[in-house]
Amino acid sequence: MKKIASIAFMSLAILATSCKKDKKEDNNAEDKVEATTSEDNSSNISEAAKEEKVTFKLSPKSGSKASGSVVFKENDGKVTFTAVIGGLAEGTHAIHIHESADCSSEDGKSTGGHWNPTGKPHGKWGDAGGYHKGDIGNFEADENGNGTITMTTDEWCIGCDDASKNVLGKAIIVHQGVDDFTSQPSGDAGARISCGGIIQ
Ligand SMILES: [Cu+2]
Ligand SMILES: [Zn+2]
Repeated sequence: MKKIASIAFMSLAILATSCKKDKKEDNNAEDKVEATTSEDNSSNISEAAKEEKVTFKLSPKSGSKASGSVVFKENDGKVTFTAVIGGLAEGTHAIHIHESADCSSEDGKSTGGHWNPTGKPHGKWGDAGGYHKGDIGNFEADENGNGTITMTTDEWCIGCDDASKNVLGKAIIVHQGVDDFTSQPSGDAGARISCGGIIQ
């Protein structure tokens, strides 16, 4: 009987010790969670402050029915551009950034030429021979007249102090034709059929 009692006591003691240990570990875990959470919060806040975004519509020009919407989003020093366009003729169309956000004229020419803050020849984006900062390129419209294009680059910014990178105040122009990447100064892409100013 005495033996049983002492075993029971020992078990209790072990149980109590292990409970205490668990509790201590729990406390540590809680501390850790708290520390991680507050770190996460601060990095979320600074990321949110860093992210810039501008969204706008593209309106028909030159008697076309081409319209759409565009998003520019900046994150971690990179800008992602996405355009979704409808009302196009099936096939390949050029899309560029032109130098002024003024879409007031019926032919879209009020936006000026290609945005070219670095004084380079017109070309294919990334080409060693040079290209305009507005030379986005070509995209395809399907049999229903819908097309989409996206690109990400660190050569643009949204509202930064570097005039060779800042896309604000410029325009997106969609063309009836194809950019051949060689004709100067604009790739011989034909009429300007849709226009939107890059303004917040
Ligand atoms: Cu153009
Ligand atoms: Zn160009």
